[in-house]
Amino acid sequence: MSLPLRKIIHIDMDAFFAAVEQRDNPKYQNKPIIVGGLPNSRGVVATCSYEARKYGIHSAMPSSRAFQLCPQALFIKPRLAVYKEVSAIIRQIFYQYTANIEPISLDEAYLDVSDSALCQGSATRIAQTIKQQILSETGLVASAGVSYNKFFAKIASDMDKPDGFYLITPEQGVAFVAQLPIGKFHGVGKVTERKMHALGIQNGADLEQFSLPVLQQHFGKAALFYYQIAQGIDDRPLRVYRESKSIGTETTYAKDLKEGREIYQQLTELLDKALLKVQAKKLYARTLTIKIKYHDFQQITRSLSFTKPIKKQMLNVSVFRQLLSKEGIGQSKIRLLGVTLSTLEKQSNYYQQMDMFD
Ligand code: TTP
Ligand code: MG
Repeated sequence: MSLPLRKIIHIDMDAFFAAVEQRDNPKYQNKPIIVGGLPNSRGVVATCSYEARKYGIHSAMPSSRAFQLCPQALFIKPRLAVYKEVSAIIRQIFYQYTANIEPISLDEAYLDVSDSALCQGSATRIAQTIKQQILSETGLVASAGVSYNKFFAKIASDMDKPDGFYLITPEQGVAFVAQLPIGKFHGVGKVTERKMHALGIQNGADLEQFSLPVLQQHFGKAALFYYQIAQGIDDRPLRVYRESKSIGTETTYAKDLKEGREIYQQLTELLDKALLKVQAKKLYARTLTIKIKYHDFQQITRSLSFTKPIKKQMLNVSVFRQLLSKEGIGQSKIRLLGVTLSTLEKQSNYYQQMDMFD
């Protein structure tokens, strides 16, 4: 029995960080610009404008090399906070069309609109409407791919960049993958590509000649994916990300607390516990809220937001003083303390990479 066909959209912003910089700085428009490490540093290119790509510059290239290729290029330090704001706006746009969203990075997401009645249920029209809405709400251009599975939707969004739209229908799937060079298969890295070439596999058509057991000998667990994709089949569901609003922990003390040092120590322990929960969900938090319930059941909460992910070391004595300076700590007995972390976001590779620019 075959499953009903799905309608998957993949949206990916064009030259994302660079496009934001060009939007916000007229002097960068129509110029080769590079966002990332500066040329005299050991940093790398995060991304570059399409004008810079003509010189052969691309993501992850050492900035010093990019400078050699295009000395007149403008090098710009990333403004991650701004990119995240834009990312939140496009995310909210997606949610207006479906809750079935798998965000992949700040600028990229899959949407499953199989059950959507919007735009007469046409995934093509939903994708085009989303592109228009992104442009009008952010001033930025996105590319969209539409297909019946994730594999083809992702490839489709890349087919017609920038300002792209591309559709791969179920009827076209097998023929499409047949001519696709193996190195362009999403998920096939350099090592696998070499192994495939060694087996005489240049494209999907070559891949389709191989039986599953033979592929398993060479590629282990990944074989099933290759075997199926050569037939245009990719049943991977979206890993839908449901936003959890906050994560916290609190303790009621058997004996009321009064001393500042003791309260600080307890808050640090609560923060540790909350951070572990956040970490376990592969998230990070930027807002810290402290709750205090006094022995007379009066309760206060105090919040502080950070531009960077909250880490253990950040709740030092000075942050603690800043948060609770007016609360007369030490004068009134405390029966409960709580720590809540919010403004949660998914940890992503990009974020870790961006840390290198700091
Ligand atoms: P991509 O979507 O891969 O690239 P892009 O949006 O800049 O360009 P394209 O038009 O080809 O989609 O990545 C999105 C952003 O993520 C990118 O603007 C910068 C960041 N990024 C890095 O920081 N390091 C990297 O190695 C890559 C690939 C991206
Ligand atoms: Mg992109």
